[in-house]
Amino acid sequence: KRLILATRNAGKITELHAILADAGLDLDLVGADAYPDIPDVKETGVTFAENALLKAHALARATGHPAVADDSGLCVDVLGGAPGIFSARWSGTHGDDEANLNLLLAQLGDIDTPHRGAWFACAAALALPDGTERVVEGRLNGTLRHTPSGTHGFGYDPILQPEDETRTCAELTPAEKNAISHRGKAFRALVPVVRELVG
Ligand code: ITT
Repeated sequence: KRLILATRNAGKITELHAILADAGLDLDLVGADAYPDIPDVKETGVTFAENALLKAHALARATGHPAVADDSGLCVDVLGGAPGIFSARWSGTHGDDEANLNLLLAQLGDIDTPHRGAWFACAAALALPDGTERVVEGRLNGTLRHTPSGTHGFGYDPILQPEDETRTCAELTPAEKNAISHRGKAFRALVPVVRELVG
């Protein structure tokens, strides 16, 4: 049986393969890139959960297979939770991780560490072709560094230092990040639901 990973973000795809492989799902995981003719979904929701469901439904409907989707982002305390659902296009160019990160650092300026609290959020959605849907969320709390550090991961990983850690997410190994991350938590919570509804 096939399970579609409804994302075109390479960093997410790598992490989802590892997280779902660890869960031992007996499913054929197929990326959305196997369906290049399906147009990009407009993320018109106002929450991570709404956008994750929009993406999962679009791929499930178009492919006739169950689909899981991830909507995620970085929420900064002093910015009232921004960039949030706009994390991928904070600088204006969708998916330009470096520009997004640099703009955020410029906006925070020299605000000192106790005031640089932030969290990664992830909504993991499952949709079936018949319209059945489920969504769960995960979160990773931390602090934003003043300068980027580390080469692993993607997006804002080089500036987010998880609580109880001395390293940034980009300095953790992929397995260490998945063990504590918003995405790891959300998708590990979704696995029993996938087992029940898909197989
Ligand atoms: P899809 O919609 O195709 O899944 P996307 O990149 O557009 O890909 P989102 O709208 O969910 O996905 O944007 C998520 C953004 O949030 C992503 O571009 C990163 O900048 C940031 N982000 C999410 N999870 C992250 C993580 O684990 N580490 C670092 N940054 C992350």
